[in-house]
Amino acid sequence: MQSIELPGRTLSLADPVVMGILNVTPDSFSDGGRYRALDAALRQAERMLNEGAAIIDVGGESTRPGADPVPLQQELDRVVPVIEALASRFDCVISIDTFKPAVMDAACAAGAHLINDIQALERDGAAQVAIRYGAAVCLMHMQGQPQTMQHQPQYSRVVPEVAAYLLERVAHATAAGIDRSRIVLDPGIGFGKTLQHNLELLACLDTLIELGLPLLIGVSRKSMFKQLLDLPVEERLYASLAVAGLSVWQGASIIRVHDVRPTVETIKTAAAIRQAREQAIR
Ligand code: YH5
Repeated sequence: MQSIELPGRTLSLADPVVMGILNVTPDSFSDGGRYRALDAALRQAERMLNEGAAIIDVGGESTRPGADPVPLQQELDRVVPVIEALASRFDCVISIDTFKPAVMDAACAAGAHLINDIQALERDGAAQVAIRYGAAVCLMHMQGQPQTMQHQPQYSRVVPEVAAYLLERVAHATAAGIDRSRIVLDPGIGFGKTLQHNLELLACLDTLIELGLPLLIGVSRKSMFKQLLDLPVEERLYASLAVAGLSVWQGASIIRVHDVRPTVETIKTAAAIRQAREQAIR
């Protein structure tokens, strides 16, 4: 049975769980001053927890394709107060969405349990931060860098290439001393991938699940639905739910989303059918 070891607790993945996205970028909680931004972030987190999120993923830098980088101090100023407040008010698992070791360090000191790194601990010192705090890590595949990754994504065969990269990053993490019980994998949907690459990965999650570690999938509202359905960002919920259900059906453990309640309902249904299948074929 799957689970992840976190500092001071174990998160069961016997049933799949939702990771709620908490963006603390200025465009998400517009300029009403520091306190109002913190207050709005906490209210959004509370709502996601009430709707059934098991994990809150705090991010202070937009990693959308083409987004501008954020200076270190600004990212710290955004995420640290939010994590401190979440840790003191709620008994939830807190994740930090960053690729910067200094942000990982401050976030873990403030109470984060999981390091969600789109660069899969490639930066110097990143693995050491995870070890120092006993934090869990999510290792994600990305081709290129956020500013340019969507220019010319190229693979000879995307599924085996992503699997090989993730396996190499697991080897790096375990060699540094991170136990396998603290590692989650993610194919990085939309990170240096065409629509066809994304669809192939989402169709072949079993290949990634064979790596033997819990799988996280993040597709909520992403541009692949613009390409597939020509829908604006605020109309991509139903398509996002379809992918959440299909991912859980294939065995994914964590679904990272903006819309928590509909996703919880979708994945509970998909997981129940999956469990019924296990009974039926036994
Ligand atoms: C992910 O897949 N994604 S940030 C563009 C959009 C909508 C959403 C409107 N962090 C992932 O959510 N961490 C991000 O178009 C992530 N896996 C993990 N582990 C990008 C994002 C988004 C981008």
